[in-house]
Amino acid sequence: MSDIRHDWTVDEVEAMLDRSFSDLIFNAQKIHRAHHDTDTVQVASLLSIKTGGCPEDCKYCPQSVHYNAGVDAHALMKTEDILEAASVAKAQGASRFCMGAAWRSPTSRQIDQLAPIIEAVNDLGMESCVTLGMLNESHAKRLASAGLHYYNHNLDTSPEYYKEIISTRTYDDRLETLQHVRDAGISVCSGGIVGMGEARKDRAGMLVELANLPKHPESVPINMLVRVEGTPLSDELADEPELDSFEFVRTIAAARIMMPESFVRLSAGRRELTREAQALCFMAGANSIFGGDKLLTTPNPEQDEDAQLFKTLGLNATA
Ligand code: SAM
Ligand code: DTB
Ligand code: SF4
Repeated sequence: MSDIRHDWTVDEVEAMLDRSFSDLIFNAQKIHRAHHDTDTVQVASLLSIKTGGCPEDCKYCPQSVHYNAGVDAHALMKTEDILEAASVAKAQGASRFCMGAAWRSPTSRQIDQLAPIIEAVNDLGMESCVTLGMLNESHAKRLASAGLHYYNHNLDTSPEYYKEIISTRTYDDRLETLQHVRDAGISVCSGGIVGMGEARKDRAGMLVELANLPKHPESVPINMLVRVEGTPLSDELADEPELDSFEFVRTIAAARIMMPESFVRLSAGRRELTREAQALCFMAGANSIFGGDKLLTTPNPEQDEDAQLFKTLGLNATA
């Protein structure tokens, strides 16, 4: 029987997450080894090309205009500055350059501004990725014709828990954009955040939504919530402990088992994880990370720390 499935149930995935840790990791490793070179980890680089002032109210996000998280807001960066950052990322070993904009959805003019930037990133010999909020059909097609490789658009959590986190758009809005991206022939990068006070059932529910898409996302970022002061979740969770890192590893393992061919990306939150916990994530099937000392607005581990970790674990970064 093929291990590529699109008929997962939440009960089944919850039961998978309930298994003993070593049993779950063993199963994830079997799948990982059958589909990937386990010594290789893809390193993607991230740049916030338009920061802050976003009209959406995602309770985790420091870039929402509704909260006061003290981010250094700026309008769309100049093309030459974006391309300079892309060249630096390439020189530092990144094989994919992801550009993030704090928009609810881009305008046609903004899409036109981005098209030549995407072409120029591709010309540098890197894969291009953007995350710009919701897309309509024609914007997705325009990005595809500029040669965009990946579009990042996260489902973030389960359909049930979504309403607790965001009120300015629906889960179906999110799914619709993913459909436009897929139909335009752009590869899909979609995952979510754990540690937002959700239950294990919600983590299972999110993974079921991702894995039951007609085609698995090529990339699945799993973010650990970065609690940024000034965001509602940082206040609401102030008296709650961080999500246990073993639970984070379990989520990665389940993502690996459910989406065998995808790149599972250990994304935000690595600074809060020990080296040992990160090693467990790689053992559980994570095979992609963000490199560089900053994510969009929050810090990421230093380049040297990552180089040392890769050396210690015998991992190679893909060029
Ligand atoms: N505005 C676009 C959107 O929401 O799709 C693109 C940028 S948005 C910042 C990209 C992703 O970053 C979100 O979908 C969310 O998963 C992640 N993110 C934002 N704030 C985060 C935080 N504090 N901790 C972890 N992940 C976060
Ligand atoms: C994703 O899933 N994680 C990245 C990327 N896609 C765009 C963003 C993480 C952002 C973490 C909070 C910040 O730095 O603002
Ligand atoms: Fe805006 Fe994206 Fe942040 Fe939500 S996650 S507030 S859509 S930038």
